[in-house]
Amino acid sequence: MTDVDVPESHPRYESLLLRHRIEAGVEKGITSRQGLIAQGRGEAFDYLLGERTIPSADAAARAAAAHLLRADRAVLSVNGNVAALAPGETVELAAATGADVEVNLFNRTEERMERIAAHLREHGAEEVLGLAGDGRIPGLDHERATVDADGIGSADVVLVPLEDGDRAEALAATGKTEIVVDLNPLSRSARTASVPVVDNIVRALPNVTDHARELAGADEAELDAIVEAFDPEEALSAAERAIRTTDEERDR
Ligand code: PTJ
Repeated sequence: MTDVDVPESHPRYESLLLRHRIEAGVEKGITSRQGLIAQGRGEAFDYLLGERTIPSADAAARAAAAHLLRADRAVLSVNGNVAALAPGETVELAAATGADVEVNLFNRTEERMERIAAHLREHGAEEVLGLAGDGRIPGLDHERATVDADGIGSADVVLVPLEDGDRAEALAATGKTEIVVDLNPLSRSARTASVPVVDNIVRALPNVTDHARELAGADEAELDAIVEAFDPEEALSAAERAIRTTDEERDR
């Protein structure tokens, strides 16, 4: 048994563990209560995908790594769910790519902003952006538009996991390269992204980090080729096919 009382032998151990992390996030004042609902939606899609990184998501993770490495200024956006599920993984990806970390909330409160920043620091983050809130994403109403001017505001590449569709669209409209991690290939966020990674955040972030470490010595031309070869439409179609394919068909 673990501290969350889930026996490791339970067939749904991983999934139950993630639920507990989200629950603990709510208790600590990091995750919003809507985050519980978002987790349930994600879980359903993950179940249909077979709770694995499908090949097209791996290709997207590699393209994401290439984008982050060749960016002038890359930022990893962190919300209440990401902070609860993968704080250490976020910090590691930032270190592997030279990206900054910014707390950026859909339901922004100063208290939750500060708690998440402190939580990320406990997991090794040196600098956490987001608290200044002196920039805006055009086209959104007040709190939902708030970002840091020297963070997401001036970034050319932004990774936004589990993002609300409206905000994802508004951010994409600014011309930034948007990398979205979302288990739902039909979501507006996934559909507006330059790179949709249809995978669970807890698998996607370490996978992007692995690709980034492997590509650390790559030259511009190699990174450009990876970025250009990636087709977001094809990745979304492949994810949808994977969801619609039964286990029997998979084994055939
Ligand atoms: O902390 P805040 O205030 O910024 O709020 C964060 C949430 C996630 C509550 C907010 O952005 C929200 O309401 O998001 P949505 O519109 O519910 O969208 C979340 C998307 O993430 C959905 O498409 C889910 O399928 C997907 N999702 C949920 N859990 C995971 C996930 N994708 C990847 N990994 C997950 N673990």
